[in-house]
Amino acid sequence: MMSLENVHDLVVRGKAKLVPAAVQETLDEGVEASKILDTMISAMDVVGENFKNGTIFVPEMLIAAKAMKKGVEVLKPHLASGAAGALGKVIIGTVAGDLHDIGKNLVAMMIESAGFEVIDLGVDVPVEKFLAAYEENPGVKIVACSALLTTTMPALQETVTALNAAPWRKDVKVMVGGAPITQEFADKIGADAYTPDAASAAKKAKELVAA
Ligand code: B1M
Repeated sequence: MMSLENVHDLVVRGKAKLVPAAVQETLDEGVEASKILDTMISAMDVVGENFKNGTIFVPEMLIAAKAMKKGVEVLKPHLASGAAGALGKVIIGTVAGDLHDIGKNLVAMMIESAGFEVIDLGVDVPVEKFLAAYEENPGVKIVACSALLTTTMPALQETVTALNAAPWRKDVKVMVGGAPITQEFADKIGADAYTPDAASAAKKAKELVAA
């Protein structure tokens, strides 16, 4: 089996112990890190489809997520340029009620490698925690919020509404993203920017602070 296909297969089957070596082998063959990442993301799509079709359940989804995380650890030094946090601070988190973190972690990693210092609040982040994190950390330029479920889109809306009401709103940019989010939804809730993936999020973050 080609090593890229092997990575795909191992992530789908949640083989966390085998994924790192398979990713390393693929890198050693000269395959671009970004291509390996795309392969793992498409493996998660298969996992999602299998879940939707009822052939796997939540525990298998969780195991596949762990396998992907192990693979991302190997890729990280190849994806991130490692520039210091010269562009300022970015707060990032997945909104209240939502436990998905792979996409958010990728966005955090790419934003960090674009030259920001990232303050990662984790998953299931209540509105108050986003607000407090801004107030506790001087020099925050961007607040970035992920929502990965259609059922947590209202929590994203509540978070952005609260940020928009903060007295310091003009000093910060608000970015949103996640699989169910669209530009239209981002506009409707009053976010400054929407991007569909981690690489474009990092590019947009740089544009927002340069503007
Ligand atoms: Co869940 N889950 N899950 N899940 N899960 C999805 C999202 C789902 C699409 C699967 C499906 O049914 N096909 C579905 C959502 C359907 C919907 O929204 N209507 C779903 C469901 C239903 C659920 C539960 C409700 C299942 C249940 O309990 N019955 C439950 C909810 C728990 C909760 O959050 N409260 C649940 C639980 C879980 C696990 C915990 C088991 C696990 C997550 C583990 C973890 O993250 N540590 C899990 C997983 C693994 C998935 C799938 C299979 C993979 C998610 C993932 O990591 N994708 C997922 C199916 C899928 O995505 N295809 C699914 C890879 C990741 C790189 O993509 O997160 O989209 P993504 O991030 C992208 C972009 O969205 C973007 O950049 C990233 C890529 O570059 N992006 C941003 C993300 N944030 C951004 C922010 C930005 C900009 C871009 O700016 C700020």
